[in-house]
Amino acid sequence: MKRRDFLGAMGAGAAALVLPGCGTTARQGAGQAGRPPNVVIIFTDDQGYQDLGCFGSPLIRTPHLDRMAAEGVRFTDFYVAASVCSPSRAALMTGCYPQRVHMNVFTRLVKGEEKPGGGVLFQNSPRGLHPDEITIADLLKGRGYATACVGKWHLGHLPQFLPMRQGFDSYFGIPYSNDMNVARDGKSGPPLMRNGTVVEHPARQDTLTRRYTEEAVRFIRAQADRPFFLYLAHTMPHIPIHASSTFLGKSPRGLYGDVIEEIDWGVGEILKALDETGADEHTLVVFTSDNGPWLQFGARGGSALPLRDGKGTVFEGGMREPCVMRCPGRIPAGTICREVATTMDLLPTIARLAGASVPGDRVIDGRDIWPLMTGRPGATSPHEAFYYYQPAETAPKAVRCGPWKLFRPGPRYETHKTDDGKFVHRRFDAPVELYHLGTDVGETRNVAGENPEVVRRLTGMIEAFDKDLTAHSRPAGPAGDLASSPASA
Ligand SMILES: [Ca+2]
Repeated sequence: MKRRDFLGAMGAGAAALVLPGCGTTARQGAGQAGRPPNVVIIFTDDQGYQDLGCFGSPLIRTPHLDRMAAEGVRFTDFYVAASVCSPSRAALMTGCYPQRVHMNVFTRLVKGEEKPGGGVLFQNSPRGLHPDEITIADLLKGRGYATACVGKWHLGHLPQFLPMRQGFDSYFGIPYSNDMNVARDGKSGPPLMRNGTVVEHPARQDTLTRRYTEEAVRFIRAQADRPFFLYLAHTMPHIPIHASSTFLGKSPRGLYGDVIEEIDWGVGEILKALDETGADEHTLVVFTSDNGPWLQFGARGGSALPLRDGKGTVFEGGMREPCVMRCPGRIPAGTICREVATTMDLLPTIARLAGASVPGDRVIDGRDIWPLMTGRPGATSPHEAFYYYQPAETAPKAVRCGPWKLFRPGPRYETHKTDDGKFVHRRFDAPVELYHLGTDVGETRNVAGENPEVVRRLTGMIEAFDKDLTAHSRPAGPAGDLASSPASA
């Protein structure tokens, strides 16, 4: 079924669907009862597992996120589907492993020729997420939601790949990473776009967190009559990190701490806007990060402790993220979920809340985790296994099944500290490794030799999943003309 037919069918069936609200209390905003809940996803860039007060940061102060956790649920075993930006975002938006939608290996145009281009999109990449993919925004727009994308997109910067072609009514942000240089008129850095137009180049990065927050708050306040979906994908704390003058020099954790504390301020502004508009108890707010910390940058990067390693690797620190969800009245306050859940699960879960159907004409890897979010007694992870993929590779490198995590033998990446104290990303040859994450969350003790049966079983799972995914994958968007975008190099 094509996207248009699918969305049309959803609209036709809408009247018959039950529309569960998020909150049900008397404080519910006027006119919000009986309509599906609003959804806010706040997605940061390269923030580490430890970089929130409620996840154990010793120095970074995040009172608003801590309040969200105190009033909602904190997930301890929440995963992204890639340890770098573009594929992780593709998974969030589509509910699929990036390999399923061919958003794992990219190309770049060099002198008119398409060449291998690594694990993320660049300003000279001619492709993006296929416009026929059905995103969370498509599903919600089909249910009458107002939809806004604010922040970093990174799923293709050509006009046919921008957020407004993926279900968003509006877009304000940078189209790819803030370290990607677009040399033009002697300037460098990413452009800031509103919808399809460049409005500032280069983007003034020290003001981005503040301006994204203001844009998000304006959008929330403008939605008196309709349910809304806000996807706020902060540019920070991806290198180069910047904070506004209000926050600069304030955190005991240095500039990186300033950056996170400004993001936390933004969370507070959003919660305040939800409260003041009466939407608070009718809104699901999700906070997480797109991948682990960029450890190569030392103090300018984050921390994933007690997890091993960070961005660009398939260790826990690369792919397990801090995650907090809040929906007063439905998500019990101050709870912790230790089951495996992923960003891919947000699409089917949000579809359920909005009374939309999960696309049935294609494989969706995510599963409905509402029972986990709401603490239903006895609820367990809907995933028998979770698969880890190394950036720019096509076959799974590792699998988690229950407490066990198995790595296939072969080349792998890690962040290595050199003798002179520098951190480098290096490739090394590793044997088969098995870790018990329940007793060894830091992946320090290889117990493969003592558990041959587990090794055999999990190896079989990787092979079977690889075969299934390869047989049921979909293409990335076709290559376009770089000259069609004002954001191209
Ligand atoms: Ca990232």
